[in-house]
Amino acid sequence: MTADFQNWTNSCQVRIETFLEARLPAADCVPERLHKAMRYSVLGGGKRVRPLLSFAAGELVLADVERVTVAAAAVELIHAYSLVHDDLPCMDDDILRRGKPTCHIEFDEATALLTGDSLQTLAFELLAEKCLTDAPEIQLQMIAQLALAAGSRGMAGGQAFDLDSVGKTLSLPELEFMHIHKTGALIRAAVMLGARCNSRLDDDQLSKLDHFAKCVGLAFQVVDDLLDAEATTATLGKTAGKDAENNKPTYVSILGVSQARELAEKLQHDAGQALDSFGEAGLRLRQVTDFIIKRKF
Ligand code: GRG
Repeated sequence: MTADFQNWTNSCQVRIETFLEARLPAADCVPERLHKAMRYSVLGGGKRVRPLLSFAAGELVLADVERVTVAAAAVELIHAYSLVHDDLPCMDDDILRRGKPTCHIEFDEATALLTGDSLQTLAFELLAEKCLTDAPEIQLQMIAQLALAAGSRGMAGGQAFDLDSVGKTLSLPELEFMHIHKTGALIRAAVMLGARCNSRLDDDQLSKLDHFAKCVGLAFQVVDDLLDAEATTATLGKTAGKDAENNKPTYVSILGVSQARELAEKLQHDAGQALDSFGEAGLRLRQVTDFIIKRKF
């Protein structure tokens, strides 16, 4: 990672943390337990990969950074909600997330359920409350795009498919279908919402960015499967080896480690190609992609 990219990453992470810290209800605001749990689940942890993608896409199209911050925060809130619910006993049943006890362990199951619900609605409150583009109809499309990405035809649908796949043998296309929805849809929304803060993009530019985002979304998941198989719980800050333990089909279980690594690199290459026509302006998105592929946690 170059010093310039490290500085940029740090400044984006500070920007998103400061914004979320200010916009999450205060811990002493009633109902205190719920607000504490919301802040616990969002602040002070996570790589903030989705906001980094929103900021990089925003930079590519010279969008206003204040507007991109709101879009990035909305996507991160949906992500945080999904982690809280995913960790519940009725889903992945995990006790460790971002190096600390999961929300339902630190608080309780009912609070964790309400925390996820409230983070999700806060995301849409943010997206709807201020002007994020110069064209109101595009802002409506952004709100619809995030709803679609998070719902039954996106992340929640992918999660349902995932729960149903435990103990089954999936083909590669079926695994891809699951991850395009479960993980890819929100990553795609992160890129597209950042870019759409500039309302003057044409259809060709939007479709190239969308193709970039689809490749990165899948690459993210392939690397996630590799890390689950190869890294330790201490490095990941979440329980390692859960996929094999739960008999879950993954890129590693279907392809093996070295072919899964090759697939991640191919997807990185395809993602980069989709940015070719943007020239130098695509540098940040390429750097964030590289960060996603080479990450160790
Ligand atoms: C509960 C509706 C619902 C959906 C859950 C995304 C998801 C669906 C579950 C998360 C479980 C999981 C480990 C998925 C694999 C990919 C993924 C989203 C990993 C976590 O994302 P990171 O690495 O996490 O960006 P940090 O903590 O860095 O933000």
